[in-house]
Amino acid sequence: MRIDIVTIFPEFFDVLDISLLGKARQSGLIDLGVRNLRDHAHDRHRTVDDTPYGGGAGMVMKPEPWGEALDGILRPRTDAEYATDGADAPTPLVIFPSPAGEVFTQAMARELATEEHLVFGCGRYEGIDQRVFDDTATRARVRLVSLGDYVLNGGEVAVMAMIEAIGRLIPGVVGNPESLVQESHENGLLEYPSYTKPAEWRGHEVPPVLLSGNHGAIAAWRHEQQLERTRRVRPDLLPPESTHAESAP
Ligand code: JDN
Repeated sequence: MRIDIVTIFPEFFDVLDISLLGKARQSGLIDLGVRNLRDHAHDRHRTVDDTPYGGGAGMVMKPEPWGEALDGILRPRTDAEYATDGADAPTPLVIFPSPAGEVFTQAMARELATEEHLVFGCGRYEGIDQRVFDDTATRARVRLVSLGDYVLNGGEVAVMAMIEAIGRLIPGVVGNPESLVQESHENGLLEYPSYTKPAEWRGHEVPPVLLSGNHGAIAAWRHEQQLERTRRVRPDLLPPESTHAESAP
């Protein structure tokens, strides 16, 4: 997968050199380009923001640097590329983190992990001039995406979270694909509690069923733990009617 990021803080993404995603880059599974929006501002102060039309607090990101930065990423294909890619090659998907966007979920991460080329545009200040979204939508697919119902100072941290969630779903990035299916949100429930050795620690014991060797009983206990936890802290994840303890039919 090709990933491009446009930001005024390229150093934020230095951490993508390390850990699982760093390895995925070294092995060529992820091809990452980080671009500084200010390279596309041509005044002496490399200005990327200005006051809002209509008044109001804060500053808005100017459209011209965004247009030029995205031109470099979404450049029209040459005739030769057109011939090799085929006319029906998928367009890049451009994602702008925004508190006004659709909420990012594990289902969206799975969908985005199948894309060939993702572009992330990190806004700052009060946001980006609306025409940047409108103009980008004339030559690529555009989605505004929110991590959740809280406000960050800019899109960078949201993009880091999205890249981590998406990157680990790309085949080959996580060594043991089995570890992807057992976790919170993958089956719509929260994860069951995990234990390792020692069997007793500071007076706390591991639930005996986990030491029983009875795989059916272990699976049933884990499922019950998932349901209990989900009912208690995230009833919104359960289908309606299943939020109460089961009753006899
Ligand atoms: O997802 B966020 O909370 C978010 C906040 C800002 C942003 C982009 C995303 N640009 C400016 C603030």
